[in-house]
Amino acid sequence: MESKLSNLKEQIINKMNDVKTSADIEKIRVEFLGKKGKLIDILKNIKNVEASKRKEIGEKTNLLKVEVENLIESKKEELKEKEFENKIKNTEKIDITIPVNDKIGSLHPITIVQKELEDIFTSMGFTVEDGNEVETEYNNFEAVNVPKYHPARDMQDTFWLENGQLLKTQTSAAQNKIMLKYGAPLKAIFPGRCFRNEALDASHENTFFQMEGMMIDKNVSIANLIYFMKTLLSEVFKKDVEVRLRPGYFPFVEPGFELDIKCPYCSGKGCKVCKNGSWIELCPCGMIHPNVLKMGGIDPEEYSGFAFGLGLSRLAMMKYNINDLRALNSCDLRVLKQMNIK
Ligand code: FA5
Repeated sequence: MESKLSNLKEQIINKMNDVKTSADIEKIRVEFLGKKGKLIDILKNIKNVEASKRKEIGEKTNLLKVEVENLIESKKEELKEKEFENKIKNTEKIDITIPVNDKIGSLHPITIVQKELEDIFTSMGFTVEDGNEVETEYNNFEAVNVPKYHPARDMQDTFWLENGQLLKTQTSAAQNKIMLKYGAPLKAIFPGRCFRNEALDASHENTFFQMEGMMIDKNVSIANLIYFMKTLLSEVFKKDVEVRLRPGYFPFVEPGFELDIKCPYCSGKGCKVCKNGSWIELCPCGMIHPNVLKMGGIDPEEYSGFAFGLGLSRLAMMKYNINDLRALNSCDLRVLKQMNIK
């Protein structure tokens, strides 16, 4: 039996040396390790081996079986590498000079609008900052003057993590960190994904984008806020846009406003975009509350500032004439194709 085993080993090694394709390897596997393979056959009939030799032969056969399995694996790897090298040498050539097919994909409409806004703001001296998606309760609420049990929290129900943190409901959650990092004077925008536990409809998603902006300096006033917003929106819609402010309540600004724009599609005559109302509500904003400045380490006696929280998803919706916000999160390529974005 021992000589039979060493004979088998020799056969296997010889056959392995002649292997040229993966089919050859498979043949060897079946011949020796298949259900009726030569090594498996020895193991199946081990009961017929003389009792005193049975253990030793069993062990040696099992060792050889493992050796063959390893040989097969390494041969497979070797072949794979050779086949790949041959492919590169003989058949497949990568021509890096072929122009990229520009129909492959496009940026998402929200990303396009975000980049456009970033360009406009950086040209006016603002920096672009990052915020987290997972935030502390302090940053999302307390640091922007919304203490526990404040009724304003009801409007921003969110998703809570087991460790007490939450998915941020507003880009305002980054205000405190940015003030503490840079101090005053300060001009920054911070776009980001927000989450709310919402009843969904054509203009409300549970996941959406906002872009926050803050300007803090000596003598900043509402006039500065109006100027920056008007410039921004005129650039976005590529025409002079009229804006108006209405009183609005947010605990982190005083006074607070809702900024509306005269419908850029019908110039205020009335259309389906503005629902015949002539004005479109676009961006809550206001003068940063002294408590928020103080928590950010800035003296409200010396500095003042404005902040705004633009609905980026809704702006993209308007710019691309999309009548249901949920289409933007649908991952349906047909939606993007219809927008004909290059
Ligand atoms: C806020 O989130 C304030 N943090 C904005 C702010 C910042 C005010 C700085 C003052 C100073 P509001 O909840 O209204 O405000 O949301 C701001 C914008 O985000 C809305 O005008 C809207 O365009 C967008 N938005 C809010 N909820 C949703 C939603 N569920 N789906 C899509 N867009 C939403």
